[in-house]
Amino acid sequence: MFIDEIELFLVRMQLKDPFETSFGVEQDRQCVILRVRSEGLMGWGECVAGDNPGYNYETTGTAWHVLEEFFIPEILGKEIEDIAQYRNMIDRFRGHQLARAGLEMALWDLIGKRDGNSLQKLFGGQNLRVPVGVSVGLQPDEQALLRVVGSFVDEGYQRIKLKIKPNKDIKVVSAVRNAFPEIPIQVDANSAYTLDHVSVFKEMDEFNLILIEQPLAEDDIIDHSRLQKEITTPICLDESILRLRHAQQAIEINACGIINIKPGRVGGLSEAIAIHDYGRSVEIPVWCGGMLETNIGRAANLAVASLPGFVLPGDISASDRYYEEDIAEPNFELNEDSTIDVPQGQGLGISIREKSLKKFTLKREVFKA
Ligand code: OSB
Ligand code: MG
Repeated sequence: MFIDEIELFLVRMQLKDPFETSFGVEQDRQCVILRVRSEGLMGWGECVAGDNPGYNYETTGTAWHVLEEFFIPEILGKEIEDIAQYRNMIDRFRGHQLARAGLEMALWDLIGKRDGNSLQKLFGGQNLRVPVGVSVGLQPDEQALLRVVGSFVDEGYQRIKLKIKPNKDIKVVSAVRNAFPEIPIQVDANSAYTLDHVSVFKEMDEFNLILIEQPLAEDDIIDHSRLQKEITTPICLDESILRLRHAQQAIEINACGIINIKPGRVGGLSEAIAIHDYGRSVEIPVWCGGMLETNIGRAANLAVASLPGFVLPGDISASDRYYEEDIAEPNFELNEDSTIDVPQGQGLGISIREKSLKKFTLKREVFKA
C-alpha cells in the first residue's frame, strides 16, 4: 500500500453529560481523527489524547506535533504492507503511545479494506457480541449518583464502574451497593490514592467488587504490588500499562490480577492483541477499557474485545451514552443481554458522517506524499 496522503482533524465534541474523574471534569471531548489515503482507499483512525494531560502525559497538541513532525514523515510516500512494517518504521521514536495508536488504527482500517476483511476477522475474534458495562463519573451528591446509575440499569447495563477519589469512595460504593444489591460493581480511582490510604481499600474488600482500577500512581507498579498484598479484591491496572512488557512485569510482581487493555493507551491494536495473548497464556483476565471514543474508536475496541481472553465486560457503552451526534455510523446499540454487536463491514466497518466531522473540526491539515 503506497501511502499517498494523511490528513489530521482536531475535533471537539460536546458530551451529553459532563464526565468527572479524580483528575477533572470533561464537558466536551477533544481528540485527533486521522484519514490515511492509499491507492484509492481511505482508512480512519482516532487518537484518544485529550485536551489536557490529566489521564496521561499526551494531549491533542503533543499528538499532533509528534504525528506531524515524526510519524507522518516516516511513512508518507512509502509502501506499507502490514502493521509490523509500520511499527518498525517508527520504532526508534520513544513513547507517545496514544499518537502511535491513532495512526495504527487508520492503517488497520486500510488493510481491512484492501483485503476485504473486517478487523474482527483480521484479529481472529470469534464473538459476534461483546459484553459491556458503563463507566459512571463522579456525581455531585448521592441522589444524583443513584439517579444516574438507576437510569443505566434501566437501559440494560449489567455492570457498573464507579469513579472514586479520596472522600468520595466508600460512601459512593455503599450507596450503590445498597440500592442495587445484585449488580456487579467495579471502581476506578485514576491514580488518586497513595499507600497512606490502605485502610480505604481494606474497607472496599467488604463490597465484593470485581476489581479496583488504578488506585495508585500511573508510573508505579511497586506500590501497587504492596497494596495488592494487603487486600483481596483484585487490582486492575489501566494507566500503568503502556506496552506488553509492563503487563508482564506487573503480573510477575503481583501488582495486579486483571488488566484493562485500551488499544489507544498501549500504542495500538497490535500491542493490545499481544497483551491479550499474554493474559490468556497466564490466565489473567483482561477487558477492554474506553476513552469516550467516537464511533471510530468504538468500532476498533469492539473488534479487539471480541477475542476470547476479554472475559470481563468492557467500558464500551452504546453510542447514545456519549454524544448527541457522532462523526461516524453506525450508532452502536445495547442489546438486551448487555452486549454490543461487533462490526462486520470491511476494516473498521464504519462510515464517516462528513457533515458532522466538518461541524466538529477545529483545525485540519493535509500532508501529501
Ligand atoms: O480511566 O477508564 C478511564 C474515560 C476517559 C479517561 C479515562 C477513563 C475513562 C472512562 C470512560 O472510564 C470509559 C468509556 O469510554 O466509557
Ligand atoms: Mg481507568
